[in-house]
Amino acid sequence: MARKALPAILAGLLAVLAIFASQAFAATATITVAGTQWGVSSCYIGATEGNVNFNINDFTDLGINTYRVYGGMQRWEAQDDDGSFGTPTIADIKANPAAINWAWWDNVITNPQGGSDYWWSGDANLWHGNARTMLSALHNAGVRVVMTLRNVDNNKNPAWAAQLNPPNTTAGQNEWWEHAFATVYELDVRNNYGIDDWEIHNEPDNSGQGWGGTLADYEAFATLTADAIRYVYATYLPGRTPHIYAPVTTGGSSWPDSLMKAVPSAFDSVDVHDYQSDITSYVTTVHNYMTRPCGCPSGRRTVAATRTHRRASAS
Ligand SMILES: [Ca+2]
Repeated sequence: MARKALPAILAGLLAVLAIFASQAFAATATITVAGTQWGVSSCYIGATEGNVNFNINDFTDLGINTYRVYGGMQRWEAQDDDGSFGTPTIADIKANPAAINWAWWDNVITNPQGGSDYWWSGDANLWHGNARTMLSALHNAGVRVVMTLRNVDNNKNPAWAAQLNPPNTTAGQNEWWEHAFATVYELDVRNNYGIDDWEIHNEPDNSGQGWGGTLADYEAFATLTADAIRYVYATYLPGRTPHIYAPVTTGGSSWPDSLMKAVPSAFDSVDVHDYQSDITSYVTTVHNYMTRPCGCPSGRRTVAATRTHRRASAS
């Protein structure tokens, strides 16, 4: 699918990730725009995994050109990939990426448990196929994947990752840095799925979605995650730039404000959820966070974009 860029998007709709699920859609919809331009935005119509099915024809038929995928330890590192907590270290991996058990990673995206890359959702009646099939189909169709990286999911899985939730020990930090590095390296270096959008956890301000730390812990987590992602790009993907999305918080959250002040260089895309029928108020609030003077050393904001999304099915 060709990606279409619009020269300007009016206030009120920077990007809305549409609902991708089997539920019925309204036959008509009303979109209201205001007359004040906020900036220039690319135009995407997106979807979040509903964990029920996968058919690339759904994307092409609906014109969906971005897709949010729930990567993370629950899906691709359900057990510590080398069976030893705390290794390999960050230094080990930087010295030689062969320190990582790539046989694990190659296998997990090829032969998922029960034949389904959604096995971890606990429902056996889900799409049967592996990550390779899904990610290659999306890449070939020109669908831009936003990959979520999380240590623990909404079902508190995987159990072994509880000791790095948050990763506040050296061993835990090694494990998380390794996981973030390995995900990017496996998908973009060992393979070529063309993923450049990385999201740091899901609703960390909502304990029901798995994050076990505080806001300050998340800010450290975001910094650590960004370091691993950017290391892969700087070392193995010359000419490519990752986009890092944070804090992926619930509607009305104050975390974006704090994050932009505390760790402005850890991410370049403000990512918020907004489930209101009228998203104007909170999107305006977040946009105001982004346009105020930030006090960054360079005097410029590091934040490039915001987005909202609404989902029909939580995951
Ligand atoms: Ca390990």
